[in-house]
Amino acid sequence: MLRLHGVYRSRAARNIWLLEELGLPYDHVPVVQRYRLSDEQAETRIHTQSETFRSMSPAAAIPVLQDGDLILSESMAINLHIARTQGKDLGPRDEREQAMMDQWSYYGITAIEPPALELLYADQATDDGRAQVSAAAEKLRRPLSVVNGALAETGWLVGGRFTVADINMAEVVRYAMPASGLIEGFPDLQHWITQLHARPAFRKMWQAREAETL
Ligand SMILES: N[C@@H](CCC(=O)N[C@@H](CS)C(=O)NCC(=O)O)C(=O)O
Repeated sequence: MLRLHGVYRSRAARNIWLLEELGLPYDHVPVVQRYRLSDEQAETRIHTQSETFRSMSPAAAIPVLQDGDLILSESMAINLHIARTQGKDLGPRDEREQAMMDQWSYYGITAIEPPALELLYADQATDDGRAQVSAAAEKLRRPLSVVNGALAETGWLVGGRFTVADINMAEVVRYAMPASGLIEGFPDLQHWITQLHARPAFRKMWQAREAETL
């Protein structure tokens, strides 16, 4: 059975969303980021610096997927692997679709995720934080307009249907949602993410994430 390591409040969320969409059985091991634990808590929890976890993840980062004897890190690579091997309609139907799913996943993780994370983590109560938010929002306008343009044709990124490419992109776009008015400037993108967040598998993942205590 697949085994996924990583708490909901991490990039493991994108893997859990896909696994839930596919209805695949999996073991979930809630490895938590070390920096979120006190020294006392770190004694009793498996975390990203635990010896056992580090033997699977040289980068000491969640998520990690075990699929038989394959141990895989990098959340996008994990989703692309699951989609390619067990993804049904959410996975690629041919080489061309595979290439397009790779393209959008890499675009999301390189052009969108870094400034979107700046938005998510900036302390908007300080002048520096507000300046950081407006610089990150500026950096995001171009890549968001690229994704908006791609969605305008069929409403989806690849193959005219909902696929792993939409999950991978939506999970990085989600980080930019706290910036007021930003997503609203891209109507196709906004419609797409609203639809995605209404999906039962996303909602199931989100409720578990909200209920997670650490
Ligand atoms: N590019 C990696 C990033 C992995 C990553 O940075 N994970 C964070 C949690 S979302 C982490 O484990 N941080 C560990 C730590 O800082 O202790 C991926 O997409 O999987």
